[in-house]
Amino acid sequence: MTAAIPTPRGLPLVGNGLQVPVEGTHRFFADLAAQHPGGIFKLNLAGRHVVFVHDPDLVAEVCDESRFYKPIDPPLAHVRDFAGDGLFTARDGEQVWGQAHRILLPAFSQRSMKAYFPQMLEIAGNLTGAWSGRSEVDVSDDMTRLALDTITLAGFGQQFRSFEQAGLHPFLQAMGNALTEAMNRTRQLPMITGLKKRADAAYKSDIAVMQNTVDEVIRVRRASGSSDTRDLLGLMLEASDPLTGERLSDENIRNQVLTFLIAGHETTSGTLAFALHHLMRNPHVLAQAYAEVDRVLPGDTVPTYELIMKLDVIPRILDETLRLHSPITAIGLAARDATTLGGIYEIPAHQKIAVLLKPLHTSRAWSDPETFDIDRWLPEAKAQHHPHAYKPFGNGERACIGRQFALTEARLALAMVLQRFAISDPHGHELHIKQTLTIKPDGFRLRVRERQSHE
Ligand code: MNH
Repeated sequence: MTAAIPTPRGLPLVGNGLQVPVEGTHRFFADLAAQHPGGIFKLNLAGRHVVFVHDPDLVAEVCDESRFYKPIDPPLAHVRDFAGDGLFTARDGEQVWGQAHRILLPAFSQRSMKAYFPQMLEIAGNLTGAWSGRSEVDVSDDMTRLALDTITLAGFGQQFRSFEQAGLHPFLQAMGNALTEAMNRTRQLPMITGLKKRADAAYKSDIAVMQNTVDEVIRVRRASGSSDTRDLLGLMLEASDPLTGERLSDENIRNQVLTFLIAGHETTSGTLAFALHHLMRNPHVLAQAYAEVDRVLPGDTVPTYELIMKLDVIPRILDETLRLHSPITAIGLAARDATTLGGIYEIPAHQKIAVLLKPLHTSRAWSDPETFDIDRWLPEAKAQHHPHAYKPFGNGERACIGRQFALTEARLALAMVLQRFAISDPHGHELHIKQTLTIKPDGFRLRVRERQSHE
């Protein structure tokens, strides 16, 4: 027995493509998911048929790597215009993916996080230093500064000093524009993209700005004459792949650095900003977090790696934040061969599938799904979770390589903010989500006041 995959009625020619609003894509897919309680539907997006799944059992099937792979289709095919064959946009089976993955994996182990801790601490200190004496802060911008400076210092040994600058780094403007254009192109018929000459020129110049930033990072490192392999850049410049014995090409290193600059900060900064948003909405959780920080990091205690690893409430706040607001909203997969899903839905070979994370993270696998409840992440509760109902870091071997890096950095930053500041939301901030390739709170401001040591 087979069944047709539900499809909302669309427009001729471009199918449902034109119905996807430029702003509010996130909301659009959440609404569609709600209209399809079976956890699967199909859209024709500017000529591309995509199957969307959010039922945890169907997601479990598409996460089987023997049946499904990560395709580089729009929007990632457009991101590949600038991230090239870097890890994030490398094609399934592309040899350089395996080489880079094997070379870089040790640099993302939990042990390496301990090695990066001093750099993470230094940048988190820049954040709290910048907030001291201020009464109101722009959370989204400052978390962006934090995450960008952390990856450049810990990963590449260089200081962007973003907290000393009024504006954001030019790299960020260029990256934001290029990601927005990549998303626009995803919604357009290719012939329309071809007609938009001015957008294309701007896109090319934004890509050049990003590549120049990266070339400069590599140039500075080479000029230093250092052959230190303790960070990402050092490993890429010096190490060879244990399997093939080959080293990464200069062009591939450039693509990896660009990939880490983008992947390494967009998502982490969004996570931290969303976490603070949820803390403002959930005062009882905020109180638990303050109690934890005052116990583990009393007074002016300088955090160490070991102390940060003792935190329990703060990591659960991050887990729950990533459930309700995954900065990456969907992961794309494709069928290796013709197959069926749920035993009834026919899927042709190479059919593109998108797993919608928010609908998955609030699916029938979760009780009281919209409630921010950090106790879901207590060990006993966690053991009961559906094994495929939570994918903020993606799936399988193409899952996020930077997960421990992001979580260590985010734990530390959140702990240091709470250790030093009383935070409040006098304007009753309403959450506006800004979407490029990822989502983050837009224009989110908070009031901060330095705490007395013995409050
Ligand atoms: Mn990250 C892949 C989420 C932080 C570097 N990351 C992914 C994927 C998700 C993801 C989801 C899989 C995407 C896909 O299937 O197409 N990443 C996150 C989140 C955070 C994050 C939610 C922060 C919180 N990521 C980071 C950090 C770095 C990083 C920090 C680097 C320092 N991520 C990557 C890279 C990949 C990736 C590189 C691609 C891995 C691969 O395919 O080999």
